[in-house]
Formats: sequence, structure tokens, C-alpha cells
Amino acid sequence: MGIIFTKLWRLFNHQEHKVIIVGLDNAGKTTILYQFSMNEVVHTSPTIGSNVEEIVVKNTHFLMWDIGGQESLRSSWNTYYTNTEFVIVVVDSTDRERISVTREELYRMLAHEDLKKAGLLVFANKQDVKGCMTVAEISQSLQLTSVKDHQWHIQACCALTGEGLCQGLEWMMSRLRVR
Ligand code: G3D
Ligand code: MG
Repeated sequence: MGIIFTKLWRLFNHQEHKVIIVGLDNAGKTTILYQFSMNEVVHTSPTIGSNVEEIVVKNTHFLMWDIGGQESLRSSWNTYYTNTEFVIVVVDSTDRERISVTREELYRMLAHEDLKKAGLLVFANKQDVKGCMTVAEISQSLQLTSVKDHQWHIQACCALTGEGLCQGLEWMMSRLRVR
């Protein structure tokens, strides 16, 4: 009886899973958010503050916060951390100069108490640009294999066409299923 009740509760309880989309300015965060929510390319302007959208995939609701990535805004990222289940880090794969800045921000985030249980999805965005960093290069620069206390996944994508974005969502869905 208890198990049936739990299953029914899960079925009808449209619980929202909180997701934050972070990364440096110009990485493609807002483009990704609007690909998820509208399936079309929008003309973005630098995000001041945040954008939020509810994304529904196969009856699973994600509340996705796209947080501005300019240097002046990064110190306020932690105000969004409470109850976050997934952190999506968007990397501009053409930006070799600033990948080390992303790494620093990443480890600062992962060490935060409120993100202890959050899963980490890294989008290696702008894969359409010739000569960009590969997933392997980005994994290495971010030292992802040293991340032991968070579930993580890296996914190549192109936010302009949407390629790779569904695979990222699928990974998040798969993590929800095993919990
Ligand atoms: P941000 O929200 O992380 O700051 P935006 O980034 O979503 O505003 O995107 C920054 C710029 O990168 C935009 O170009 C956007 O079109 C572009 N961009 C996003 N994703 C991709 C991608 O996969 N490939 C390529 N080639 N460009 C991408 P503009 O010119 O509008 O500033
Ligand atoms: Mg933006």
C-alpha cells in the first residue's frame, strides 16, 4: 500500500526540479534556455539579473534559472543556490583564454554547502565553430575527472541549432530516475 501510494504520489505530483544555468558572459546560456523553452533561436542581449523558464520534458518539470555571467554578477550566483538540483555550466568552446576562469568559478560553486547534492552538467557549446576546443580538451581543462562528490556529465552542443541539448536533458532525467 505504501509503495503504491508513493508511486501514485510521484505520478501526480508535478514537482519542479530547480536548475541553474551558469557560465561566463557570452557562453550561450540564454540561447540554450530559450532553445529549451521555445525551440527557436532568439536574439539575446547580455543578461542583467536572471531569466527563468519552466521546461516540461515527459511530465518532468524543470525550473531553469539563467543567471548573468558578467564578472560583476558572479559574486551573486550563490543567492540562487538554495534547493538547486542541477547546475548547468555552459562553456564557450572557442574561448581558450577564459576556460581557467570557468574552472575557478566551477570549483567555487561545487564547494558551496547548498550545492552539495546537485548534479553537474557541462555544455561544451559552440561546437559549430571550426577550431574550437573539443569535449576532451574542456574536460581536461576543467579537471572534471577530479570531481568525485558530484554526479557530472559533459555534453558537446551547438545552442544555435539545438544539437546536443536533448542529450543533456536526457542525462538529467536519467539522474532523477536513479534517486
Ligand atoms: P550568455 O547568455 O551566456 O551571455 P548568449 O550568451 O546566449 O547571449 O550568447 C552569446 C552569443 O553567442 C550570441 O551571439 C549567440 O548567438 C552566440 N551563440 C550562442 N550559442 C552559440 C553556438 O552554439 N554557436 C555559435 N556560433 N554561436 C553561439 P551574438 O552575436 O548575438 O552576441
Ligand atoms: Mg545571457
